[in-house]
Amino acid sequence: MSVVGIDVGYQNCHIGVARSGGIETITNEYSDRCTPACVSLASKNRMIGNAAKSQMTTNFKNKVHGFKKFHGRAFDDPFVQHVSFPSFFLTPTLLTPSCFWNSLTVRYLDEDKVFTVEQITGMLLTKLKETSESALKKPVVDCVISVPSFFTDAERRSVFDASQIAGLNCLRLINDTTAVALAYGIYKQDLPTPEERPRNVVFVDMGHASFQVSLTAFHKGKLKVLATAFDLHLGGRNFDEALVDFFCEEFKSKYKLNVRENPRALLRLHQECEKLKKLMSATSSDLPLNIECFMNDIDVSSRMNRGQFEDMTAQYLMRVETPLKAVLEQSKLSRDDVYAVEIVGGATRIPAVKERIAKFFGKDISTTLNADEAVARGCALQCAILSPAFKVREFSIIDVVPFPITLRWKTPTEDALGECEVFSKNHAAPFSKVITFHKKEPFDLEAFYSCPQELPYPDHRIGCFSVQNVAPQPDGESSKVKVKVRVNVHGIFSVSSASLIEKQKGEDMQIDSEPMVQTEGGAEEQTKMQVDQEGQGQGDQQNEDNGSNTKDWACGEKTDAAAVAAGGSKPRVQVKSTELPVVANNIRQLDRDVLKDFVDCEHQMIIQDKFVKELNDAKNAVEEYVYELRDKLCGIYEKYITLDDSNRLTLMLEDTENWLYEEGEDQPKHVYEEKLDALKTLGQPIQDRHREHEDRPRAFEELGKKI
Ligand code: ATP
Ligand code: K
Ligand code: MG
Repeated sequence: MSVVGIDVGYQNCHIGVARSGGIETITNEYSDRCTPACVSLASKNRMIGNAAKSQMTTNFKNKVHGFKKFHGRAFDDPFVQHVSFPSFFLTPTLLTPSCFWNSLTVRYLDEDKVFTVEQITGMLLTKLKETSESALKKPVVDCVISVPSFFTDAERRSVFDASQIAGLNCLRLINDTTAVALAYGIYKQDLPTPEERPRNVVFVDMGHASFQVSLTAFHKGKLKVLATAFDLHLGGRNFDEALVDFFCEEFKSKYKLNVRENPRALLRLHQECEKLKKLMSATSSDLPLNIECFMNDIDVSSRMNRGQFEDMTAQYLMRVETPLKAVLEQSKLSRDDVYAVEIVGGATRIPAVKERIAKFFGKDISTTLNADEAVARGCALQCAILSPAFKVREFSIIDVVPFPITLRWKTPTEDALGECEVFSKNHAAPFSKVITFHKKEPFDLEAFYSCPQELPYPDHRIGCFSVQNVAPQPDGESSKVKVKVRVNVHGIFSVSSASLIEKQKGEDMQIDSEPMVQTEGGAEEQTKMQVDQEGQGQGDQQNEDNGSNTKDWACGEKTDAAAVAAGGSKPRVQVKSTELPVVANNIRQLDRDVLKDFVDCEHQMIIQDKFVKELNDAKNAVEEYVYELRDKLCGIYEKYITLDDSNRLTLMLEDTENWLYEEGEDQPKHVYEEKLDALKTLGQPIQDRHREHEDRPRAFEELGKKI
């Protein structure tokens, strides 16, 4: 079994694989390590990756890119409305409100087809899966996929569903900067021992569409993310757009061209501006921008240098500092506590971005990691660690909860609502906690993000979890219900289980004087990840947690809500525990039946693509044979065929060639196969005579040797 790590970027995707020699990134059929996050739908098949990107300006109406930001968002999401309409990535006609989340309509197989973002990302993942399989020559199912650290529950669930649509088994959705931290830490031989002060490293990733920063503490064999911060809408594309804006204005006054009205020209300008931006990273001198036949048969040209570029992007450069400051503040560390600042992501190659980061920390920044591949490598490492098929150096990862999560429930005192923040900001994850309630009937727990104003997402609800089958004790008293809440290995929240705790006959029910939440560090995930776990690390976390939550609860309300055994200190009570069903409602994710349909639909599209590929291959084989035979007829085969036969065959080849461009343009596969067979019947005897002649002297030689 092979394991892969997939970095699904807004613009670029990379695949890392674990091999016995270490982690490698693999190339696609274009010998490219990077596969563009582009999907193009056509009348017979789909094109995904490079093929879709190269169609950028021709099939732009049915080409989708920049869809990463649409995960988990509904059509009426202000973000979707704001981002999509002014941009040409998804033109207004392509966006359709539908019964699903956010979906778009494209022409596919000569029909208007609606696809959700899960399906589109599913297509991309199918491509990346196939790329991995052809590079490894083995089926690929297990993978680890990266997501931005700021992704909320809905976004993570959406990406996870996409992986299922592609037939992948995603072992973990890992945060981009955490994957980078793993890629950094696992090879370091000189990390501090548990008694020593941790090594604090800041990881900075500026990609095409977002800016992420994490502060991570390393010890030998483990990393603990202390804080993450981000600017959701700062990335390379802002810098491209600044250039596009500038040249649109310039071309308007200089050439009287309204570029914004011509999507094709606008796309070309975007491509040229991105190239120019990259060139400006390498040189500070004046650079030309020339585009031939740009619009209305006009060639356009202009110039730009780094100084001008930095002036016009000052508003973006200004924003670099904010998340850097935020991680220090959140983790209560100073610049001096930072051992190194590692940068990755394509846009950190912009000199002015690098300068801002270096200036903020007052130290040189390190570029020891591969800026494009570090995330994919980290994902592959995580996948190898999680897979039983690989033996990898043990390395434990403790990540953080990016946005605090609160549970709310009804109390018997009518209108009042009970509330408890179950996960604070930067709380360790994955993590499980047990909360005890005293209830006489089934109850609902509503989960939501505590600080809507901090959330880069319009809806702060996560979902509602109904704990069922709760009844009073035989004596009419409330029953004790233990509810386990958890942020899992993917960073997804759930009320994962509930159980009814009944006192056994003759025992007194433990009455808890002080309400408290009991925590269980990471449960299964942690043990799997930390083969070497000695208990201290996680234990510390537990104590810390118990402490802070005790406080939360003490100032909360006391009535029906609940309270919990802190375990350990109190006398053991003989209890019976019965599992209770928990039903999740209003979870922001695709309906499970719809997901099943999408899995089937993707499967059908894979078959269709395969069918078209085989058809094209059969057609190409005829064409290639025609060219090859014609070449040889006036070359090496000349002596093995009479002039008459040769002329007749050449005519036939010419007919076939013409046929390929006319009625042979669009035929079923068997027609091409029959055509090829017919040609081969004529070509084969010549080839045989040629080979026989070539072989004869050799045969004599062999014979000579034997004698
Ligand atoms: P995200 O992480 O936001 O989802 P991504 O992972 O696809 O996006 P990257 O591949 O890390 O993004 O970076 C792509 C960006 O980096 C593009 O905007 C690209 O133009 C920019 N970039 C790449 N090389 C350079 C360079 N030499 N100078 C300036 N910008 C560059
Ligand atoms: K990437
Ligand atoms: Mg990225």
